[in-house]
Amino acid sequence: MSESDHRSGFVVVVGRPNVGKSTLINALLGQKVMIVSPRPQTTRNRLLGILTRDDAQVIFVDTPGIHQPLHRLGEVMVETAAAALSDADVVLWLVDVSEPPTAEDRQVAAVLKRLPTTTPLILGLNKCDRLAQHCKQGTIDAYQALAPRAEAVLCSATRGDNLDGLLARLIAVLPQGPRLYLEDEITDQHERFIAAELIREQALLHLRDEVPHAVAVLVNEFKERNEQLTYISATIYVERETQKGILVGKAGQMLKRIGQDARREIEAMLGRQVFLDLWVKVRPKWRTNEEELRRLGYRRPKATAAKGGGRRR
Ligand SMILES: Nc1nc2c(ncn2[C@@H]2O[C@H](COP(=O)(O)OP(=O)(O)OP(=O)(O)O)[C@@H](O)[C@H]2O)c(=O)[nH]1
Ligand SMILES: [Mg+2]
Repeated sequence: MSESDHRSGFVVVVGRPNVGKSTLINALLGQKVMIVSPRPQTTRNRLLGILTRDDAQVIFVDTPGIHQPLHRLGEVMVETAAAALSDADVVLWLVDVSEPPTAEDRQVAAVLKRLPTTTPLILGLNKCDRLAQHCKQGTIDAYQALAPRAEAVLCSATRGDNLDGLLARLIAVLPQGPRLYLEDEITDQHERFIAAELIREQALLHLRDEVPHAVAVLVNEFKERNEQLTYISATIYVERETQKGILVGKAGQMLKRIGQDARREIEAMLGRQVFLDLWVKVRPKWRTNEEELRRLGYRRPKATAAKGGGRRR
């Protein structure tokens, strides 16, 4: 292969919450970089997942699900997703093809109408493992009608159906160019941030209703104690005392379970033993307070957030 055949660029993955954007990126990378949960609005930041092959470097941009926000955090998340689009070389609009389009899917379609028509648009029809045969064509047509110019590709992130096919289509429409990141870089996030996310993921998996959505996690300390052991101290923030009670649980059992499961996940990421020290604090209404949001790492996106300063080569 000659150097001029090499392709590279940013594939921005957008869609409503819970359609499988983060699951798909992890599956394509063959490694868990993004947290995933059955609850909508799991992803809150723009995160990169970098796939380096001989013929291409695909920089996936994971984004928060586009939805009707109920508080400032939700607004920041939707703004973050929309802003990520301005840096796209390719846009992958992911939908859940096992269900007909929802109002949120139509909201995504409206955002995508603003894209320059020169930006390639792929419609990823995910969760095809759940697609009932009798509603197959009708549902596909309904999504296609929302983005007539998009090239539709069926896939299943969890079962692995047609992931090679989807990746081939994405690479085919990427621009020609050299690698933008070093070949061993898999994300732009630090281990410290991923550790906080892995703790939040366990909160999403163990808690119900509104409680997991009121959770934010900050790592206070991240230290390699010796060859084998990393010490991590983190604070889980919630909005109310009642939520703190649920998070801690009877005799501290809930917090203990969240801590144990998060520790296992962090150990798998680091390939080292971890001592995880968890604290819980109440920050009333942090999701509506601009200053708190900033402190917890949920910032208004800059116009060219994805590419600005991110290119290392
Ligand atoms: N059956 C099935 N489930 C899937 C598939 N892909 C993802 N899921 C599940 O869908 C749920 C949501 O997955 P996520 O990857 O967190 O979805 P997301 O689009 O990133 O969601 P937000 O971050 O909230 O915007 C999880 O329970 C996944 O296991 C798929 O192809 N088939
Ligand atoms: Mg996600």
